[in-house]
Amino acid sequence: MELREIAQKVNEAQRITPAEGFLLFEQGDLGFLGTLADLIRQRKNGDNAYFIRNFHIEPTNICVNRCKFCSYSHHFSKTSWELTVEEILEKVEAQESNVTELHITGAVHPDRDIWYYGELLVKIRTARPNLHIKAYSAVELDYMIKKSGMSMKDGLGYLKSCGLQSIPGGGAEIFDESIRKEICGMKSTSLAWLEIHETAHELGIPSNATMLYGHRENYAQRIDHLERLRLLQDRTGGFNAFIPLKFRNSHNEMSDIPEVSVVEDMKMYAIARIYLDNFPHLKAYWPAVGRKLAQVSLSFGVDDLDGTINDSTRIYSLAGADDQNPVMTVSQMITLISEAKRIPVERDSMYNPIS
Ligand code: V47
Ligand code: SF4
Repeated sequence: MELREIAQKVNEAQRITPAEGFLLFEQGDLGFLGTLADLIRQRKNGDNAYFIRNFHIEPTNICVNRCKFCSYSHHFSKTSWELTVEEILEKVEAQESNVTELHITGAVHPDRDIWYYGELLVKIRTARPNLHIKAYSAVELDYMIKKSGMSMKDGLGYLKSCGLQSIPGGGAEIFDESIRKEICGMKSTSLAWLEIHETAHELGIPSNATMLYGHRENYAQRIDHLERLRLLQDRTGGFNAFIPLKFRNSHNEMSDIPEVSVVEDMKMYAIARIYLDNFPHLKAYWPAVGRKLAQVSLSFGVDDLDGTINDSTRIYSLAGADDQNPVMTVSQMITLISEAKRIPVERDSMYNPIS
């Protein structure tokens, strides 16, 4: 009976409560959840499925933190790297002119500061003025801004003046304080993550949000995470997309935890789409879930497959993802989306179609 009431609410475009979200996790089967999520996706984005021509730069994997799920930082991977500014600029200049977005994120290096990262933005902007720069997760920002002694508002304002245009969703992990302490206790707090995104939105810097799921958290903690994001979005409207990130268990301190099933993945996407009624987009990050699951997720609320990732990102290849060298050509992306009976739309960073 209650599931039917939830379906009715979704049909009438009404918001569901945390208790109803929890019930969907506990009792909703995949067909039911997929139908509801698909209805919302269709309402918000029609049959468009977006992608972007982008590339990632990970400046370093040397990290002051020691998150247990991380396969990427120098603590666990056998390699460590610190790109120089010149090496980063070389990567930027090597990109074709139709690539529209650069995503920069990496570890929290003990010796680098806001002035270094600000100047890096200025140099990239000078080299490629039309490239949208989405940079630095809230965890990196928290460290560099606190170290500078600036307020969050001034630190973000400075970075914006250097060329920062949006903020990626990393570092959110799981907001529940007890699990956060267990899996990434050294990292910025949930409160800090939320405050940074709120301040960014107030300054006109849009951002994304993520959630790391499928490890020690339970359904109530997933709903708590979604609820905190929904409340913040009600206040600011500054989030573009929500990206559920499936925990991958290779080469890290949480390898004893099995990865969740495909059914659990699709439930996660669908319930996120149903719950986050104020988020315009739900993104599947295909290097993390694999191309096949990303394609299936288009029937569970997803309308954005992130990008061509014209450069390698190591966060997931080191954690056990199928793609060891994540690059997707535009024609592969178009085929993948068209097979799922969606309309492939190349977008810019603010979801404007590029013709
Ligand atoms: O915060 C690290 C995750 C995130 C593992 O905003 C892991 O457009 C699974 O946030 N298993 C960084 N996940 C990546 C990220 C991101 C990616 C793509 C697009 C955007 C965007 C943001 O990667 C970290 C953490 O949650 N992560 N290790 C792992 N073993
Ligand atoms: Fe550092 Fe990020 Fe890895 Fe945590 S997840 S150890 S903050 S690189």
